[in-house]
Amino acid sequence: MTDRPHPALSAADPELAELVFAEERLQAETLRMIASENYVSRAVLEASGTALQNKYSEGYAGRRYYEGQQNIDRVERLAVARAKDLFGVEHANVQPYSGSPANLAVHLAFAEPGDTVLGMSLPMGGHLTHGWGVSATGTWFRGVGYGVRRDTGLVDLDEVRELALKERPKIIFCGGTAVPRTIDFAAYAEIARESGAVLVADIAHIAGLIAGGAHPSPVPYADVISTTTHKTLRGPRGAMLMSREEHARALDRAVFPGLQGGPHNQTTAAIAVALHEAASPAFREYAHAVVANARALADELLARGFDLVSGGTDNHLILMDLTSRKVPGKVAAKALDRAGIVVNHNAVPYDPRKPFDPSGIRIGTPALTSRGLGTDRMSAVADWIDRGVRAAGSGDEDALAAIRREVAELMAAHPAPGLPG
Ligand code: DSN
Repeated sequence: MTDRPHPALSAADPELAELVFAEERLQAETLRMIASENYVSRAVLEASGTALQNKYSEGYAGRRYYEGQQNIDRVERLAVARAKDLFGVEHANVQPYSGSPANLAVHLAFAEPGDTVLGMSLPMGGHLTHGWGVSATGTWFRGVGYGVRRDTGLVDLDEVRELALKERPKIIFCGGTAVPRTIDFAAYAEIARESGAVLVADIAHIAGLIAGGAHPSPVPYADVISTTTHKTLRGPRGAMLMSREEHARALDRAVFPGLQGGPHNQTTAAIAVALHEAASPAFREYAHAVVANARALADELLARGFDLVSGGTDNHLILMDLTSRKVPGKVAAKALDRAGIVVNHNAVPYDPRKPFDPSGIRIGTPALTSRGLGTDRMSAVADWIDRGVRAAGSGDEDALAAIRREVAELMAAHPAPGLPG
């Protein structure tokens, strides 16, 4: 890595610049396996650090509350057009600040306070903003949760249907943060139709896989699609809402003025760049490689005796239940971090442990695939995780340090996209 890649920042605020350099080094040297993280391209990084951030633009292109929107309108129209093309949708709103406000906007658009919303429970793999109690979506609305079967680790669609017909929710969410298997959008759509609910597919985790053809698309089935832009889609920290034209007005009004003020124009620009990149043949290859890596890694982990929720993966994500290893998820995650492998502790379905000290870890392949690691490397990655979890159990810091050196060597051979180097 070259010295001082951010000269203005270094001169103006060396203390802060040092922290940025340290983070860039950390991201370069470690094996980043948090399933929701990635590396954006230099182009996306540059777009998100432009003077577009100086501009206020409440409203939508052609209908703003501030003047001087000649360029901003074109940026937003470009991002919207690219989203519509890439996903094949009639309407796209690129203004939500991130996934949580995007999902709250969906509630504002389709439900009144106190109305029932059905979503996957957080401990089963769902997201906080699908009606979970501690979130505004579960406080202002009445969240009802569905789960996965204890024996298969798969969503029980019969249970979803029963709950939907009993509770008559205004909104049904499918998708989540720890769902390792293909989502059956058609089945959810049938349940939503029977129960009179709006179906929202939260594709935040798998948006890039869908764009790249490595996961089925919800577009023919879901009324609304909610997504962040920074996970497998490899864009900036942001979000989008997509729908058929009939829901466009409700969604737009919910985002602005319902929930937000001025859009973050620099983020809109970076989303446009990411969508352009995601439309390329190279991105299709990337999306398929992410899934191939996750499947290969799951097989390697199973061969080493690990328990995986649902027995494996169809996408980019693997949920490991460490109960049989007698190492709590948090202890394992912290030990792996010291070994240069960055993951998060995660609840597993029917977890007997508490959410902040759960039984599992969640891992994923989007970031390591962006660095060019292929299926041939997944045996080494599984070995490191195996050795790391064992070392976590025995408190063997030397073993963790040895893994960290091996990881750093491999990472040095695979430069991280977007980072100064
Ligand atoms: N924080 C995201 C994730 O890790 O899945 C969800 O919001």
